[in-house]
Amino acid sequence: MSGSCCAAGRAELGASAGPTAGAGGAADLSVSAPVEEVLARAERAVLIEAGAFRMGTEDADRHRDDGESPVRSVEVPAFGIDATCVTNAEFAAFVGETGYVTEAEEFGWSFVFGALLEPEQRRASRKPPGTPWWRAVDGARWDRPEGPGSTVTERGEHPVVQVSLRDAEAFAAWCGMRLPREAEWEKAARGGLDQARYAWGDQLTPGGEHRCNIWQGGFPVRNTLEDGFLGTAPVRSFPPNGFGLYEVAGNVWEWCSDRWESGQTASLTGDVRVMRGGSYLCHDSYCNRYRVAARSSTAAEDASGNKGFRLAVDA
Ligand SMILES: [Ca+2]
Ligand SMILES: [Ca+2]
Repeated sequence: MSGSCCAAGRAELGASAGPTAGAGGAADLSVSAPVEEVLARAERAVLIEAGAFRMGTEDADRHRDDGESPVRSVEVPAFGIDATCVTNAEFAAFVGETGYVTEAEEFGWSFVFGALLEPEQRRASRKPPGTPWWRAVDGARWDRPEGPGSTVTERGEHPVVQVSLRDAEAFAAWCGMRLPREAEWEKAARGGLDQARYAWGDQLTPGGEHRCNIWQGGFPVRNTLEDGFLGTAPVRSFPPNGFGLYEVAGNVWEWCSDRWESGQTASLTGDVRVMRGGSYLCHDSYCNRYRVAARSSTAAEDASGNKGFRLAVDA
């Protein structure tokens, strides 16, 4: 299958996919953050000092095809990185100011996790063959993340989703930032810990406390919601890591600028990029990619409801 558990691919659905009724229409800018504040985002970036760190893992349960190993020392020049992912409120400011149209809007549809849809909508939408928990939903886009009828009105502080690589890069260019390189992302996500399993240490729920938004229960049917969230959580819902970064693990996958070169890509075609951190769909038994060394890949045009981004800036 070309989609991993984490992401479905547009290519998998072939030419039958296309815009239909329900797509299009003016963007919902009601949640917009003040433009000047968003444009000054680079000034609030967390500075990560220059220096080497140990990247990757030899964990027994690493995903070998993902290229998590070997552990190697990587020298990273100083850089700044966002404490949180870009939110709907911030993306609304960008769209309001520039009139930017996302790639999902151009395609007329995007990927939504089936359990977030009304039963009727779920039945009416196509599923990618390899990843049947995803649905291709006409009209799903950043401000209607589950398609027509959905809204971000109550989700201004949630990470923006349904954004492709191009969309993330356009936002970055607008505010004078860039996507992080993968090594930068991992160094920042480790929060100063050397070879810990998670961004906060080695225990998934230290003292019984949930530290990230992933899936509890049996994937993909039953979510016991022990961490409080089925879909996305607002940014800053969980404690930050040692560098002050929030939700590097879980919540939404985060685009990196690097091209994916590991073994898993045989059936992915075109411009395939690295994404890091895992999402609200990651599950212990199925996709433990909320470990800090875990990686995944996605085609540049494949937006979905569990993919967002945080930005970096040269120091
Ligand atoms: Ca959850
Ligand atoms: Ca994340």
